[in-house]
Amino acid sequence: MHRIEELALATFDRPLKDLSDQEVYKVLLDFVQDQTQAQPLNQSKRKLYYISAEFLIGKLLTSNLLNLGCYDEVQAVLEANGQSLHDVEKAEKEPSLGNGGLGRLAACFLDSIASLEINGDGVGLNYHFGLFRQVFKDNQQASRPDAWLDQPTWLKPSTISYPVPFKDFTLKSTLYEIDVPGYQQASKNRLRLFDLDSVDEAIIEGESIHFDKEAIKKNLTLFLYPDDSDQAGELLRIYQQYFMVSNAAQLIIDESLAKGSNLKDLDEYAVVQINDTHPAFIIPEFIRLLTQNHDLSFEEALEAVTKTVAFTNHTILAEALEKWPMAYIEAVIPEIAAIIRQLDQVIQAKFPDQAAVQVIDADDRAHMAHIAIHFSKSVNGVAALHTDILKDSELHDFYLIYPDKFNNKTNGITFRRWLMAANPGLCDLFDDKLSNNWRLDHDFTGLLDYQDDLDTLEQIKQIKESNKEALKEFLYDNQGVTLHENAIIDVQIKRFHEYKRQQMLALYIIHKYLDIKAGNLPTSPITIIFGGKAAPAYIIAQDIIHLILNLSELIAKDPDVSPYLQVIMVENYNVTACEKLVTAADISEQISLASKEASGTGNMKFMLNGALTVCTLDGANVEIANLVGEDNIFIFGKSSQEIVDLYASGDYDAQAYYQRPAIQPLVDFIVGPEMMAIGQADRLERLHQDITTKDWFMALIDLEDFIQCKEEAYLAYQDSRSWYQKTLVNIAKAGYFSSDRTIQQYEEDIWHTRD
Ligand code: 26Q
Repeated sequence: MHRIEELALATFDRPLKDLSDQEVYKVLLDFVQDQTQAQPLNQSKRKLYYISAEFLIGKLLTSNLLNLGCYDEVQAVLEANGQSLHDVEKAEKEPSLGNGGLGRLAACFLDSIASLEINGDGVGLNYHFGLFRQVFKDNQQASRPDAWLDQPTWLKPSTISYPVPFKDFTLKSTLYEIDVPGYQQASKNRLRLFDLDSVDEAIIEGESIHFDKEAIKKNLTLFLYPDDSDQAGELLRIYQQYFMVSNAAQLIIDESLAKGSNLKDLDEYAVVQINDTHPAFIIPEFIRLLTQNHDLSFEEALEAVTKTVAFTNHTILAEALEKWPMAYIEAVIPEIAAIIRQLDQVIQAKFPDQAAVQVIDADDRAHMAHIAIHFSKSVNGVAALHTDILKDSELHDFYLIYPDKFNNKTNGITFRRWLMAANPGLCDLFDDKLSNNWRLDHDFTGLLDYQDDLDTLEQIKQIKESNKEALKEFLYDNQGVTLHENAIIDVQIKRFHEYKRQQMLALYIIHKYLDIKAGNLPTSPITIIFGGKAAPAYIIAQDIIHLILNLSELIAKDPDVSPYLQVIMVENYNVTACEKLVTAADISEQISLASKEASGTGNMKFMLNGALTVCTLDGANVEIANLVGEDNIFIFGKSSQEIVDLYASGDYDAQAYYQRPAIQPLVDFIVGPEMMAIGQADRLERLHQDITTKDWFMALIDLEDFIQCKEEAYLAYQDSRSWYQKTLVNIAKAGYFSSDRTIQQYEEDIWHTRD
């Protein structure tokens, strides 16, 4: 009898064939955990700690089976028992422990760190509900708590616990762990998530995401904070961050001591990569612990910490940089506030005339990025363009002080999830065409030999079509929407933010709607799909979702237009939906205002899976364009330098663009009779007002260019042979974006765990 069949009997007292999908999921969870339990941990003198407020891990069953090398075997055992692994995969709930790109990046990195046998753990928080679940009501986003701990999970409780001292009380943590097996590796790492036993889910009000913000003991790890972007956030965010980093620092000190560190040499035993500034309080917290509990002087502690910590920046939006009023920090963690004031003294003494690099500003706010830059050994951006902008403008003053600290690490994605798990059809093609070990070396360039081979191009087309079928099933099961047959599938999936310019694609849809109404019918039907959440406090982003949902309804109900154009907004977009969408897409929308998207990682997922990119030269799009060449990508819009200059001069005039004859009717449609008949006047009017008067992220500046670019892309789709040739080149060149390459670079340039 197979171990899985034994486990079924032992757990449920019934044979595997009689179990529900939910029960089989539990059996496979135990089966996988028995195996990872037996794996030894990676070992090395210096260990990496990747600290992040977010780990958007997605479902883990498939990727664990893949990494352990038993996917096919398990599938066969299930099949022999009349069970379907595909259905069991659906039964697993997805934990939403991240907002978007930054959280998903952390999850891809954990997979690559383990797969490269680097000794490195993730450290974060165990949110009971994660980010809110998005539902649509009256064509608007509503938010609900998203439970994931109400079914068996990958978490294992540990005996590790630390006291975390806040101003008026001390809380004791509990550490939970998720094993992270590497691909085809004997040893493993862990994701270590701290939690608080006293958290009380009963304080959530009804089916909302509202709860008593004052009851810290009951709410600390209840929810993940949405990315409010331009909202400073509340005290609770400081409580959460400090709880995370105090636990992390105590864990790191304990593990380093156990390996023989005297803590002055902490950097020989630990390297701490902080994922944006959310964990930046770890710098003063280390100083507190080393000076109070371990007899280091302030100067010794400061030096040890600075040599141990490395900082990754993920944004250049000034309004998204964390700046905490000192009064807040004093109210929550006064000892940390005192240390931050000491750090401020150090910088004032060193750089007395440079207001721009101070730790505490004239309004008595602590700049977390400034702390992270001064008191770390490395500062990296996440794509070549992003790092250049940091050096040349946003962080220029710091770059002049610390030129050697700055470095680039272009993001990547794990090919285990985004290729091997998500697109088995494409893997079969690779097995057929490539003679190298592509699963490990991620070199697909051998495909280029088949650019003119009609059979290969036809195979790529077939793979895409079967992925479209899978997407159709997914959309129907999840929200009862029927995807059009034979449509070109054009996808924009990412958090809703004005700089990402979903509103510009909505204006394109209006253009296409009016064009079809005027009798200009597209040759192939077009389906435009959006997915993404908007932070509940981000009103304009909610208004943009409302506009899209209204357009979707208007078009679906219009028999003149619906055969040619379909607009779908995926409800509760998450990692699982992403896996279905990137593999089925023909067109990848990467249309941020140039200079604003640090990197993007969805762009890489689409490229790898054979979608062509419509984009501005922003973030990692620049590197994609360089790799595939201008014939194999659709580029439009103003350059990053032009936009940086425009912000500097303040010369952008939304009104002037609005008044252009090609633009005004599209923008006015937002408040025209068709939309007003369906939607909420206040939302539509506010959005119209914003776009015509402010348009801070300049949707109108690139709109005409965008429309023309999209028409070219749709036209190119009509020539099937040349389209799939372009697709082939994109797939063949995607190897660069493996997160294994990214992690190898972090290891060689920053972490040095193997030295
Ligand atoms: C800050 C303060 C208070 C509350 C929330 C936040 C907060 C939370 C999450 C601020 C930012 C985030 C997330 C940022 C993020 O996902 N950035 C993305 O990181 C990706 C990985 O590097 C890049 O590819 C994207 O370009 C970048 O937008």
